Amino acid sequence: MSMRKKTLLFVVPVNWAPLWETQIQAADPDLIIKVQGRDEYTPTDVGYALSFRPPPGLFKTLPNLKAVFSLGAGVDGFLLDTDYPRHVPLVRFVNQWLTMEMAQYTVLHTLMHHRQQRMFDALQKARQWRQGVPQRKTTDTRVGILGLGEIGQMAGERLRDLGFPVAGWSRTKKNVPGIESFAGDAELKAFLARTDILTCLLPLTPATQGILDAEAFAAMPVGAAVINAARGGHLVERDLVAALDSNHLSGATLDVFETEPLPESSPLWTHPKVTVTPHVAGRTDPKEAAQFVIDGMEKMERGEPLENTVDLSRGY
Ligand code: NDP
Ligand code: OXD
Repeated sequence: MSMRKKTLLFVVPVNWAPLWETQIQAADPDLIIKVQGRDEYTPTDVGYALSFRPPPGLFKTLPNLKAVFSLGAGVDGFLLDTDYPRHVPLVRFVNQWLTMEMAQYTVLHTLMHHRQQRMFDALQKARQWRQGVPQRKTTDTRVGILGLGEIGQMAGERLRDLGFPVAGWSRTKKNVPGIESFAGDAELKAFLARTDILTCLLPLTPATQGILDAEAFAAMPVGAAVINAARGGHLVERDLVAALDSNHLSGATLDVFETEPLPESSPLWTHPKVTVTPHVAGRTDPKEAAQFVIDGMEKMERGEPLENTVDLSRGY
């Protein structure tokens, strides 16, 4: 009996393709892989697609599409496609190593703010040996996580285990041991008011766009610090700069930006209270991603339910 081969369309910048292609082809030598923009393909042949920020309108041209896989945990890039065929499941990349790296990033930069590391870096440059700098106690440094999902929960648990009082904000109430739960718009201000070091780990949706704005910063205690490892669209950059310059906020760490790569002209590059990293908080490992796609396609072919499908109406 002849089995029809599956065709997977890669919708990524052409120069990214070989990295993923090699791993996926190795995991399934029979799979036909086509790279959009590089290879010719017949739209009716395409059963599956893999992407991160697809060009709007592309998926509706693929009439036999069975599932779309996101190379990232965040799927905001797909939601920009108002023509996305809503009957086709969109599966996001949920992976223990990616989650772990995101938790590491959150812990690293929370500690950088808590232990005032940037100040010690400056003292080192000036060859100054200064002891006796006031240091707030860990148990008095209230950490807050916006978004208590896969990543937010692990980050919160790790910080809790280091002795910080941790709270999380989500849409629905959570019951995570040792983490105070705030939920919904009505509890956002109270959550911000008790947060000295905040990390944003929310998905970017219409409800969370611009959530890190002047109003949010004003609700936080004087001297608070902000870490954004989610998406640039959560942050109103000029409001952040104003809150830092007025000394209401003491510092910020940003991994994601409204425009990426961050333009050379951005004041964030040189702001003395800002740490910039180039969207590297958590990386999608090609081997893990290959297995994720192969497993998803096999499940689909067997008629089994897919895990981590996105609720398109909710946006995450
Ligand atoms: P999840 O979907 O697992 O978690 C999302 C959390 O946000 C949930 O707790 C959810 O609440 C909460 N939430 C969503 N909308 C709202 C809202 N309107 N109000 C309050 N809470 C809300 O996502 P992940 O943890 O897997 O990923 C989070 C984000 O991290 C991704 O969307 C991505 O943008 C970003 N990311 C960034 C990376 C980087 O390298 N910088 C790498 C990986 C991810 P509830 O549980 O109640 O539904
Ligand atoms: C992701 C990302 O969403 O890399 O996984 O930003």
